[in-house]
Amino acid sequence: MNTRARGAFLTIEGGEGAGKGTILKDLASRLTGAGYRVLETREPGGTPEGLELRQLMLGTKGKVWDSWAELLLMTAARVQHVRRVIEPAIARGEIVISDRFVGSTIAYQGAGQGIPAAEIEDLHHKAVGDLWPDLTVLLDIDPRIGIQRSLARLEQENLDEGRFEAMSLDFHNRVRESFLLQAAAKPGSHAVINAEWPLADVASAVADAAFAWLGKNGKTPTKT
Ligand code: T5A
Repeated sequence: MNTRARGAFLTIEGGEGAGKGTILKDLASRLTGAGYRVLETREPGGTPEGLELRQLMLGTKGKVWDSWAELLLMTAARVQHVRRVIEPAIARGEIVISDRFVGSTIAYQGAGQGIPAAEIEDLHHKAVGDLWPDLTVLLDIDPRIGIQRSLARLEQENLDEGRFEAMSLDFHNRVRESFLLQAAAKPGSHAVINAEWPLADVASAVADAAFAWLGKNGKTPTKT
């Protein structure tokens, strides 16, 4: 009876270099260790088509996207991701953890690029229906610190994905403010964690928030 119970959809959001990728892996490993079936994913990406769009959107060479073009490409990648990866996994009872989701679109294409949040929410609804994260962990960080971390990682891994890092500090401050406003508007589905803490402290605060939400919502481990 319980085998097909709905899983859950967790997202990790935040500005550049907040530690989302690192924390996602840590949280996935803790949840798996506790007996949950976990699917790790990210945006843009998460599907082969999404990965191609990621390269189009994040590369720095000769890319000047109009804000609406950027919004539609992010949304196209999301439709693939939701239909082919996220919804099927939730239906199988898994805990899906995504590094970024529509909260990033509201922050970057909305507050950052100037598209009204209501239009983004309307497009989200039309594109993927009423799928919103059950819990969003917001890793909050001063953009000046996060961008340094992110650029160091991109250089270390020799990745040409720094188009957003190159935006102005004002842009990144608007993005940060939007994430905080989204969390304040829906406190029951958000946990805000200070991403400037040492990594071990951030990781345990995130795990505490996730386990607390799962426990409160009756999401018990499904592995046998
Ligand atoms: N975007 C995305 C939109 O504009 N709209 C959208 O709808 C979506 C979905 C995606 C870009 O696309 C934009 C936003 C982004 O610009 P991305 O790679 O997902 O790109 O995003 P980034 O934030 O650029 O990814 P980063 O990999 O740089 O950041 P993370 O994942 O937040 O950080 P992580 O884990 O890679 O850590 C970065 C470095 O910091 C260290 C890590 O070891 C690593 O070296 N670190 C810490 N160091 C000290 N203390 C801590 N607490 C630390 N946590 C991590």
